[in-house]
Amino acid sequence: MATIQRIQAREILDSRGEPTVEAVLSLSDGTNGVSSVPSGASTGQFEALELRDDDPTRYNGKGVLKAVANINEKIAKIISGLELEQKNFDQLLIEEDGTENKSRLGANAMLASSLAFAKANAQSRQQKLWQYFAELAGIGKPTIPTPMFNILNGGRHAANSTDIQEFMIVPLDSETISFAEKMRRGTEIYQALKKILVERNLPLTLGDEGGFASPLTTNEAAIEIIMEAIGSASAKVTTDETKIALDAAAGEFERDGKYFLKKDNQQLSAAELISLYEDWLAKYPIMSLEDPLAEDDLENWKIITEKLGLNPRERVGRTNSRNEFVLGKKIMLVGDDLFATNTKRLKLGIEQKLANAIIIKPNQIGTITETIETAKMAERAGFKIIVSHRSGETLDASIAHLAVGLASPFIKAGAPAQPERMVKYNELLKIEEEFVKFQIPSSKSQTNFKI
Ligand code: 2PG
Ligand code: MG
Repeated sequence: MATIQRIQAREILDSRGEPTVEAVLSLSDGTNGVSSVPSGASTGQFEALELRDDDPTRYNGKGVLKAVANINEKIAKIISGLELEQKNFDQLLIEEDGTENKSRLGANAMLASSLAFAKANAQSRQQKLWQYFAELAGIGKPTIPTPMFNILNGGRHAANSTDIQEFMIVPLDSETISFAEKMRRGTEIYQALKKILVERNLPLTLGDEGGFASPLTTNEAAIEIIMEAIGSASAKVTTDETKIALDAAAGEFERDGKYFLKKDNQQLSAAELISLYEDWLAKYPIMSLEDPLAEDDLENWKIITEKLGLNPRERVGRTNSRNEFVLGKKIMLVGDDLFATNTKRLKLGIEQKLANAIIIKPNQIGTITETIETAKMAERAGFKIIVSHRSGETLDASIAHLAVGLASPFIKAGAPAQPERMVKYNELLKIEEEFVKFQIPSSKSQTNFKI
């Protein structure tokens, strides 16, 4: 095995033009890994800390020179010259940091290092990154995830838009279809939506994740226009084959137990918000609700999961005898801010039956090892996994490999537009080709999310 020769970090800018960390790690056999880390806007209170400089004279305090220095000085010192496995590498970082929320080194400094090491190590072992992740996770059958395309952006990702943060389309099918076909369908619906917006003289402003951020009149109007786009897309796409997933990011519009939907001019109790979701479930082919409630509203998470949640291990969606989606049935209830990719939070969620699915975001926890541990814990409990990007992204495509290596049924990486989003989806197109080359049983039959 090779020893770690050098790690070097720098400050770069992300898709929102805000500073983030890039790291390059080289091994003694000449291999190296380059990583860069994303950054969220609707961050949960349980996330590991993203270290920023708080120096008002640079980037409005958002510079990351402290995190960069932590890599170049502190982390470089403890890892240089060592021959390490991913687990030991990450453990050294965790010990050096020594805090619960990674506030000393910064989760951005730690993830950039952890990921750069993963990439270098995979290269050194002549493995594809997805193979390396699969091996770390003990996954025998990596699979290609189904994409969830965020085609209408709201909340913190788009000014003056909807309260609901993300309106996603999910190309599922009664027939198993390839990732490339899912890509085509999702993209054609995105283009159909664009056409409808043009016809209505609505602006084509884009939100942070590449979806449209049009000034629609209500939250429900966003779902309506997506239904129209699905109906009018040139591809053979129907609402039987395309589902809708929402990320409410409800913590962003909750205050003192009340939920404020500004677009709808409404102030709702949790119970009223849950009935609003039920109303939408009865009308639209919604298969997943992410953060439908705030991350500390545990009591109501329990209620919504009991009411609307698919049992762990049940298939997503429900079919009648003609294999059609039955509206208003059980769905995925996805904890993002609720769990923050943290095993302690997830354990609580599993014990108290707070949700039945989880978002996996490496930068919420700070190392590859811990990210994989959380995904594995979720998998053992029968929770569905969605590997996810952040709203502020870079051209790093690692989450595509992570989703494959973890055999995650889903990935969300934004709209099928904008380079920092496309780089993840395009990577999956390439991995699907590798599956064919290596004769790995096709992605399609294994996701088991037939509707
Ligand atoms: C989310 C994410 C990604 P952010 O809430 O799921 O879509 O947004 O990165 O802003 O937290
Ligand atoms: Mg979310």
